[in-house]
Amino acid sequence: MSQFLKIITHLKSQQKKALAVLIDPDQPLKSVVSIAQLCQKNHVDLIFIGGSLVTSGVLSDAISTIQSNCTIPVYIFPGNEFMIDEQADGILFLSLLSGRNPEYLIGKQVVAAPQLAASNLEVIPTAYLLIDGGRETSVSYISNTKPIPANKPDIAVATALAGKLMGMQCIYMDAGSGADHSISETMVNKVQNAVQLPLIIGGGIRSAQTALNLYRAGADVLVIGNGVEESHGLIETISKVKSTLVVGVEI
Ligand code: 1GP
Repeated sequence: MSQFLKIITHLKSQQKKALAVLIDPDQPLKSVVSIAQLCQKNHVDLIFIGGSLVTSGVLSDAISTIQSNCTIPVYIFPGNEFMIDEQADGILFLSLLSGRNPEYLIGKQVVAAPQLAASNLEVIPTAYLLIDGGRETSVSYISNTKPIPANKPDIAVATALAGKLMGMQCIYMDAGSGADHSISETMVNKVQNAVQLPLIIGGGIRSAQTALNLYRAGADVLVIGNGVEESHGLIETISKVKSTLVVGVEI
């Protein structure tokens, strides 16, 4: 089992949850340093690096900067086949199962596969589902795919189940960076109950209450990105929610 899945399943066995911070490598390194240090201070479990549009070619510098400032494992969240860097601990091998664009279902994966197979990176087969978060997101625009409607949890369940049957090892449901609203608790709950794979939820999470609701609904990992860039304090806020939350116990 990959280290990534070990971290999540270990926390799960203790009825604990995980927090991942998504770092955009395009931002100034000074900002990457302060986010990495805050992640370390607040016991963040995972760092994701990447996004659908990374323009400046600084992935490598950003990863080494993160690793010089914290000991948290770093996983690439790739937007395309060029975002591979062996310094990372691993990479989410995403297939955009909510979309119907073959390039993002299998095309880019084929191009990346030989390099990944020859690398030491942990490769985590991940069913990636884009869910409508109230506005068009970069993922939707760049991938030229439509998100699953927010009020159609049954479509999300069927899509996640298809991913499980194909052998995917975790599900990432994303409302997209900067979404107006996060994925609904109903959808998270239905997918968790039906699929029972590690469930990563991201997009539009900006408050303790939203985080608490999503963890309680069944999210195993929450991802925060934009909200951290707006206010670095969000890392501490959601870390506190995570550390005080024990499944089934009211706080
Ligand atoms: C986006 O899930 C991540 O792919 C994080 O979303 O930037 O809205 O927090 P935000």
